[in-house]
Amino acid sequence: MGAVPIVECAGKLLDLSRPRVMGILNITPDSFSDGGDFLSFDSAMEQAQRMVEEGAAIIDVGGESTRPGAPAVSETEELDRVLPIIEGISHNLSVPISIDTSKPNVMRAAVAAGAGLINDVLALQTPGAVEAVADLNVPVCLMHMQGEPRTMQKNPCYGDVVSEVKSFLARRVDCCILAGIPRDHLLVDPGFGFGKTLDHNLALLRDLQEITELDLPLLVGLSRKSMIGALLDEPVNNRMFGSLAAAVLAVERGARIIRTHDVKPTVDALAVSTALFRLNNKS
Ligand code: 9MG
Repeated sequence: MGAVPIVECAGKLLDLSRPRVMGILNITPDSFSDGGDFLSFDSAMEQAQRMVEEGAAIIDVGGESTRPGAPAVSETEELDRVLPIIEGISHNLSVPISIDTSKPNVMRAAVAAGAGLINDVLALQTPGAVEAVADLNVPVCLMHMQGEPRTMQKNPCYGDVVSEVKSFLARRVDCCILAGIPRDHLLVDPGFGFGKTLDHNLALLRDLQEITELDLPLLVGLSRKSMIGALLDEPVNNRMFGSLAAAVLAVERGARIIRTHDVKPTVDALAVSTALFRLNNKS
């Protein structure tokens, strides 16, 4: 990446001069790892505060599960889940808040409530989403997915997964810029586990540096995902160490934000790998 990016999230700064951790806060009954854990306002706020104390630079609030097969959630239900928490975090904690949604009206309401970044697993392909983000004047993370959450793991198919993901992201970047979203409001994400087999995910992790050629901050989510489970043969709650190894490998290959459930362990792992990276780049 050229200049050291500082991403402005509705007045709050996200300094990406070193790799940062995005803490996951799912206000859902059915997310694959923390589903049901933070449905009450108090438990969600406690978790947000804990993640900030542990070093999260940004909190990603989601009200609809994107795990394979998850049922769709209505706009009203999604808003009821996320808005009180976004308001609570925005009034009580100083970190930027990201809203994990693909619905333009949820994007608008979330930003009005205090969110400063849009995290869209559909890369703003929902009708009205590009226009919403252009109006809102906040940054957005564009993620790659093949298919849609309900069926995406049925038979993912690519010729060359890395170049196809890269060119999809490049097309979405062009579309955003054409709609008036400034380039310095864009982040990209290859979407580990979204319409990808284990081999596809491994190829993407190995060659992640190719995605950095888009010259935009790179966000990745690997935390407790099925690719880690498949490599370790471990259930969701036993995948933290594998997720940390993957996070370090991703940062070495240019990732700037790691989206994770396990904030403190990830912050520590990145501190060690970043120190070595700095030393290697001194001489
Ligand atoms: C919402 N969500 C679930 N997994 C994700 C990932 O890998 N990246 C991003 N940006 N969002 C995700």
